[in-house]
Amino acid sequence: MHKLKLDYFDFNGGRGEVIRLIFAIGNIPFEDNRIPVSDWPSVRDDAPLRSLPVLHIDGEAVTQSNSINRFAGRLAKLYPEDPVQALRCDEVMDAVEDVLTDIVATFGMDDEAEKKAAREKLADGEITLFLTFLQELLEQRDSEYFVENRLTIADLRVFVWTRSLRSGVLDYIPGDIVEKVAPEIADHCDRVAAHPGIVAWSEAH
Ligand SMILES: N[C@@H](CCC(=O)N[C@@H](CS)C(=O)NCC(=O)O)C(=O)O
Repeated sequence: MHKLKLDYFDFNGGRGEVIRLIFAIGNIPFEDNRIPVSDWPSVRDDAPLRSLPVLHIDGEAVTQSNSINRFAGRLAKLYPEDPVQALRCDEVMDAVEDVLTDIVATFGMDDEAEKKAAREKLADGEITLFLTFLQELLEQRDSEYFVENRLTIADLRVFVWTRSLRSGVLDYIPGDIVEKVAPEIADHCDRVAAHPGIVAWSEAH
């Protein structure tokens, strides 16, 4: 068994949280190295690409959350072996990465009016488009999960994003946008949240 250490910010969300959940559900031991956001400027230069998450495998650093998700998913048996199903899984994860990147771009906006306009545009545009797309995938597959009719890393990636949207933590993005735009994705979020591995992890953190 490899020695695994995950560096990510000290909050229960974002790109690194998906990796934590995959390891937790798969009972894969790892060191959960949580970096306080206030410490980030002083340790940023230690990260190979000046960003997190970083997974250390036997001391060697690896970047890129979706690549790490796939690695963790293979260990945890939460990633399909069939190439087509794996592609479907990747499609969902990369879609979330796209929309998340655009949301995160608004975090650094100091001008409140600019941030409001950018987020309202995202809510009406890209976020609505992506939520609708994800809901259509579930409908087309007549399934409660995105791939192979079972929980995979694609579900965990969507879950962490939609849980964050529904928390209402983002100003100018309505906290009920998921329910309004894609009620089946809201149901999916509740379903994944009820998974025993996630319940146990959430209670512990
Ligand atoms: N493509 C990278 C993006 C990594 C990324 O942008 N991480 C954010 C946090 S989720 C970060 O480290 N932000 C701090 C910074 O850029 O200084 C991945 O998927 O891992």
